[in-house]
Amino acid sequence: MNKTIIVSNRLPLQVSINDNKLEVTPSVGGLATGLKTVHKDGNGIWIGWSGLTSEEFNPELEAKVNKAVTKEQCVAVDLTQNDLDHYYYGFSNRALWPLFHYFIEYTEYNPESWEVYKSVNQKFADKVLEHAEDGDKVWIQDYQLLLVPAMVKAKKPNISIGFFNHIPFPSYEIFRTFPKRKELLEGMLGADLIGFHTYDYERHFLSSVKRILSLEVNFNKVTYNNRIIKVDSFPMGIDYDKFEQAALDHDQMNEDEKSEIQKRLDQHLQKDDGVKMILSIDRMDYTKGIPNRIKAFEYFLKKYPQFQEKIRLIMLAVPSRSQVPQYQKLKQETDELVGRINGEFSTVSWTPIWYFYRALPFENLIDLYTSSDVALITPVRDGMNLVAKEYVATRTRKNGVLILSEMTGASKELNESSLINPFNYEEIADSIKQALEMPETEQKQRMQALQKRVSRYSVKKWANEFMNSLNQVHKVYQIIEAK
Ligand code: GDG
Repeated sequence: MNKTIIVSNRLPLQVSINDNKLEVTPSVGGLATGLKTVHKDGNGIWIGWSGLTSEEFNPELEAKVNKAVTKEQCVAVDLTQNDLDHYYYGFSNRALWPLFHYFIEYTEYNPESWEVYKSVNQKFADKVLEHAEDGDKVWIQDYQLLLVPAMVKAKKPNISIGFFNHIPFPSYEIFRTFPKRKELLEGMLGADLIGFHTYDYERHFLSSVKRILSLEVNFNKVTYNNRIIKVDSFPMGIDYDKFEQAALDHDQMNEDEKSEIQKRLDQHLQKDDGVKMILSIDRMDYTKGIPNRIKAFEYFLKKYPQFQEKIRLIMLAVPSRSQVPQYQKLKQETDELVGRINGEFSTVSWTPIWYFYRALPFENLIDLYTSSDVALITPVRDGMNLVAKEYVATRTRKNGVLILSEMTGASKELNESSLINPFNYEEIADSIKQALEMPETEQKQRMQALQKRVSRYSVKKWANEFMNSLNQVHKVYQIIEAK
């Protein structure tokens, strides 16, 4: 029986060693949920890094990890600390991430990191080749593994390969600046189906293929090495039922069941003094527009002083890639901005910004989503942005307003939100005012339309649509083979 192999940088497992004891727990993230049916179907496997480097292993531990991982239908790729430094922190996050998010000035090309990126991609490809047989399907995820499709195709042409890019694909004028532009495109074109979140990313990719590789592009098909490659958009969704159910359960909670955060929110927000809450949640990343958001909020407080003491921005920023200097700089800038604004506007009974620099458990995330009147999501670039969709799914009373940057992939689907340009503080400030004053009936009309769309295009639907499309490509492939 043919099988499907999923490949991603990380396995959908949390592997940790506590007091010399090994703990392996399945992840509950969106991608793991969406791909669960594909992964666990028949003898499917998932290939990725376990989260522990070779240096952290001894032979006994390695055998234990492999056993635990195999039980979950997973296969671990071994990475050394040096691999991780150059392939992940180096090439993926200091070159590809900024390049694909239009931060050319942050894009560092380091030849040593490029060599390690290639060798680590080869390690992933070798694991695929070890397990894949003719007729199998392979689905490779994201920008850390751009070269894997071609590496697999070169050795086993009879395997159908899908590739999905979770981040934007930049316009040709940006992409052309990168020294290894040709190699990256050729790596991706090893796939038979290439997916992006939006039509725009698809268009940018095709334009780069046409202009950099001088290949023939017919609508969304590329002809390359006597193969036809399909390029399409598949907007990723969330596990809608999980978020909706969590919010419904949250509504039923009595005082004793509430978290400390929820009790504090109740105390400080709607109940006592009628303060409304504006929420933002993101990884601490320069693509998420965090300083823009804070400055726009400051501008709002100055332009509309009648809202001082009446609203609060709750900002959850989850630590991320803190070894990379640009992320350290962003953290410092954020700390300073929050400090300055709180210093300038606070009164004895009111602090305008509550800022949490940490990850919170899922239950607290639901506390924040369900307690907020407005979600303020302002990335300067974002492949999709699942937080916007999660906010929508948790609005059980159908109220609440979503203010969303037009630079996110999600904005292409969420037309009923208040779309803003994250560089236009005036527009953001006016949208905040409009959101705070929006009549309940209008909030509900918009939210219902959003909920309908977000619930329909769930993460499971996304995974199924991609796999169906890969199956189609696979069939066409088999017919050509037979001829
Ligand atoms: C990349 C692309 C694309 C956040 N804080 C906590 C927490 N989260 C969860 C959210 C959400 C996820 O993290 C963040 O997803 P996003 O899509 O917003 O952003 P990225 O991490 O940048 O993801 C992005 C995505 O890939 C999928 O293709 O949409 O554009 O950049 O699910 O809920 N979860 C918990 N505690 C937190 O403190 N438990």
